[in-house]
Amino acid sequence: MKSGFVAVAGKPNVGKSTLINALMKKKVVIVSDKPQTTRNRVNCILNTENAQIVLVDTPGIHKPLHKFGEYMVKIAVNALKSQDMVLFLVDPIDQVRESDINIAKIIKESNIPTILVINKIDAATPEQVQEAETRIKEAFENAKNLIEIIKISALTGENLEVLMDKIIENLPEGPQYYPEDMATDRPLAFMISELIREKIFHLTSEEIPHSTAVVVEEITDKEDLVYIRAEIYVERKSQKGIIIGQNGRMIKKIGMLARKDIEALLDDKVYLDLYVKVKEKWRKKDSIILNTIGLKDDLE
Ligand SMILES: Nc1nc2c(ncn2[C@@H]2O[C@H](COP(=O)(O)OP(=O)(O)OP(=O)(O)O)[C@@H](O)[C@H]2O)c(=O)[nH]1
Ligand SMILES: [Mg+2]
Repeated sequence: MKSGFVAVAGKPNVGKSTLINALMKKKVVIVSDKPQTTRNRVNCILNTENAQIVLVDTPGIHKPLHKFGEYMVKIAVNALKSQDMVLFLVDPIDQVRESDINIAKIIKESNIPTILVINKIDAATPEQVQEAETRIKEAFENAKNLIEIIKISALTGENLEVLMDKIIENLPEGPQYYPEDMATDRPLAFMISELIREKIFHLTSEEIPHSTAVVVEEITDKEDLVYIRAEIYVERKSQKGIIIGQNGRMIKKIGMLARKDIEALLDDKVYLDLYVKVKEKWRKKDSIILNTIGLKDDLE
């Protein structure tokens, strides 16, 4: 059979996680309209008749502003090493910028077979797509590892079959890395914390989503439901007030939407208990980033 690890890379917000869910034909990783939604490396396992494709979701590569950002970028750049293939996504609406060119350089030097993916063609003008293609081609001039340029829409599904065929065609012969019934390499607690974090990204704005982290503290099977207790970390007291909201309205909304998604994931009834905690400047503190939030596993 054909099999391998395919890193999905690019700057923040280009649609990496959306593409992975579209290829998986189910929601595995979280998505939002705000940059820097993905913070971890998440292996998503896609089984076809004669192939196992491990799609590796990565944080968007950007200029980091704090320690936490530095780790996120490190995770993404590390994930570009020792993979079988890279899908490099660009966003023609935002255009190809210096940040894309810098990522292109890393990919070029890695020498890993790469498919260039121009995403969001449903919303971009033909001129924007053309311009993006010209600029990204320039960046990959003389590259030996460029397989093909494919234009897609992860949102509408346009051209995803062409992309899938190209991926499988270029994967090496290899073993089945994961059991067939496994969708991701991440533990349940992580998947649950991500679903909660996604709702915070959807419902809050400005610095709030980025100042937030979620840690699942308890998952207990009870007679007729699963009890889950999670802590939402914020950096300041004022942010705690915003997450809780007037009369607790915001935290209720986050909890209700997250619970629905978690129930779908577990196929069981869920009681979701959320607590908000102030962890001052957690994005600058190694012990919280690496141990409590668990980024240490991603950096190994
Ligand atoms: N119109 C359009 N929007 C898209 C498409 N793909 C993704 N998006 C939108 O782009 C935004 C970002 O999508 P994500 O999948 O979270 O992007 P990402 O690259 O994973 O972002 P980070 O995790 O922050 O690095 C969301 O609002 C998506 O709905 C597409 O093909 N067309
Ligand atoms: Mg993402």
